[in-house]
Formats: sequence, C-alpha cells, structure tokens
Amino acid sequence: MTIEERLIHLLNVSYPKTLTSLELADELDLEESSVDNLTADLKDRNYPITSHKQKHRLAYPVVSLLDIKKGLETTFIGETLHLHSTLRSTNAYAKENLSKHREGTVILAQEQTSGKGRLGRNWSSPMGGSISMSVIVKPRIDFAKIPLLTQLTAASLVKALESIADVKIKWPNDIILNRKKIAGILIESEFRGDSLSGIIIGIGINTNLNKHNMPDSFRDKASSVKAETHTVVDPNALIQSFLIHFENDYLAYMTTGDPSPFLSLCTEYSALIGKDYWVTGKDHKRKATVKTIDSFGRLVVTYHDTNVTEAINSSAFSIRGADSYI
Ligand code: BT5
Repeated sequence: MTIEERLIHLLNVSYPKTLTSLELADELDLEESSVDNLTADLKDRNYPITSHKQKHRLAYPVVSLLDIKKGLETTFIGETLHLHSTLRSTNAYAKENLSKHREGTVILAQEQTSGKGRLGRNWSSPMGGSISMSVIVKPRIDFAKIPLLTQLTAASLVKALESIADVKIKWPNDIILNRKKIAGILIESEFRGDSLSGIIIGIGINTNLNKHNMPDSFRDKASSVKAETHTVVDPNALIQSFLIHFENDYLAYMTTGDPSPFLSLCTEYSALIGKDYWVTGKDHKRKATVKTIDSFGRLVVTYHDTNVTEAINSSAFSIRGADSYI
C-alpha cells in the first residue's frame, strides 16, 4: 500500500470533513511538509482535493482499494484488486496481462487516457469523478453465449445502482438516468487459437463527474449520478455492491446456464421496450417499435415499413430517438 493510497483512504474516511496536515502526518508517519507536498502533487494530477491553510479535504470520495476491500463479501470476484492512478484503458491493460491474472481479478484506474467504447469508439474517464473498472473472467462458455454477458453485467450494475438512482438500461450496454448515459459496458474476449483465454468485463460509471468536464461532443446525452441526483456517490460502496451482485449473477449463470433471471431484469429496466426508435444498421435506418429482449439477449423490434418482427444483434445495429439519444 503506497503512502498516496493511504492518504486518499484517510481523506475518504473523514469526508466531507477536513484533515489538517498535522493529523495526516501523524497517521502516515510523515513530516507535515511531506504531507503538503503529497497533497500538492495529487492536486496537480487533478485529484479532487482542496487545501486551505494546511487543511485538506476531498470534493467527493474517490476510488480506494482499502475502502473497497473493507467488508467485500465475495469469494473470488475482487479477491485480487489492482488500482492504477493512470492507465490508457483498464480493458487494454487487463487484456495485455490476462495470463498473469486469475479469474475474478479486478483492474481499476483513477483515470484513463484512452478509454475504449464499443466498435472503436472512445470512452472519457477523467480523474476522480468516474469509475473505470475491468473484471477478468475465464469461463468455460459456449462462444455464442458471450454477448449475453453484457446483459448479465447490465443487470448486476442496475442492482448496484438502483438504491442510489432511478436507472434504466438502454440495450445493449448503456445505463441511463433521466434519459442520459451515466455508465457503459464493454465486453472483450481474448482467444489463443480456438480457445478462449479470458473475457474482460469493462465498466465505466460517471459517479461524481461534473458535466463541464465532459467533452462537448456528447455532453447533451451524457451525465453523472451526482449531476442528476445532486447527491455525492461513494464509488467504493458502489464498486463493492456491483462486485457482490456480479459474482452472484455470474455464478448462477455458470451453474444453471439459464440467462432468464438477468434477461428479465434487463427487460424490466429497459428504457426502450414499448417505444418507437430509429434502428440503424450497416446500410439502412428504419423506424421500429421495440418489443422485448429475446433469450439470446437480442432486441426484438417490429419495423414500421414492413410490419415484420425481427431480433437484432447488438454488434450490427444501433438504436436512437428521432432527434435525440433516447
Ligand atoms: C460504451 O461504449 O459505453 C462502453 C464504455 C466502457 C468503458 C469502460 S471504462 C473501463 C473499461 N476500460 C475501457 O477502456 N473501457 C471500459 P459505447 O456504447 O460505444 O459508447 C461510447 C460513446 O459514449 C462515445 O462515442 C461517446 O458518444 C459516449 N461517451 C464517451 N464517454 C462517455 C462518458 N464518460 N459518459 C457518457 N457517454 C460517454
């Protein structure tokens, strides 16, 4: 455990109160001047710390391994956790180091400099106000069932978030609050030859992010939990809750092979079902009514032009409102 991690933990525990340099120095067994240098360095790196006359506090709690581990009641998911201050992408890092890590290992970063979305898109994860997390799993699974893990993860994430906010799922991988995207899921599979070496479950959540820290390009369709609920989120409690739900849901699916529990939750919390959207494929854009999610995790839609009902695949289609994101 580095001094930096211990300092963040102390500030998390005392949040929203301040701690003096002297109090921190005593706890960390450092000189007061070293504490001031350390907090100044963290501020330079955009950690949300404010300091005034040798008193320090966080603007909101930030990710800390000590705080996640405290009371984490899982058996293997999160048994090993790694937290990096900066990574290009937690998914890319997990992929590069897949063979070194056991199933259940969780990689976290305070910020990503090149976070990945689906289909080559970018994911923005500035310092402090967001969760960037990748969970490594190594299941024996029929390859056709891998896309279902996106729905499983969405269900676990909704269970973790529902006590904080009135969230919905925009199939296949967006978590929505007040019609704005507050979290996204990116599942990547790694193969060696014909065999699956592992699956990386990437999750990005805008917890305490300020809207002005989001790029202009998607500010109108994105938000954070704090911006929508006006309540500060404890990212460590949220990660803990997600890991517990994910472990339960994943183990149940691996044991029974039955996706219906998480698919029915995805249906129940769907932001799309019963409404009309534009369905965009490779070479068409058609108006359709969204009916349900089928047992393969596909979205079932009825096209308005032909009245034909079809199940569509998440890798080939996207769903948009007439003139808005949803
Ligand atoms: C996603 O892609 O929503 C998947 C996001 C997964 C991010 C996690 S973070 C940890 C792990 N490591 C990674 O490198 N990635 C995963 P997609 O559905 O393609 O959405 C991407 C689109 O969402 C972008 O094109 C933007 O329009 C928008 N976007 C980007 N950053 C956002 C943010 N922070 N909040 C809301 N929308 C965002």
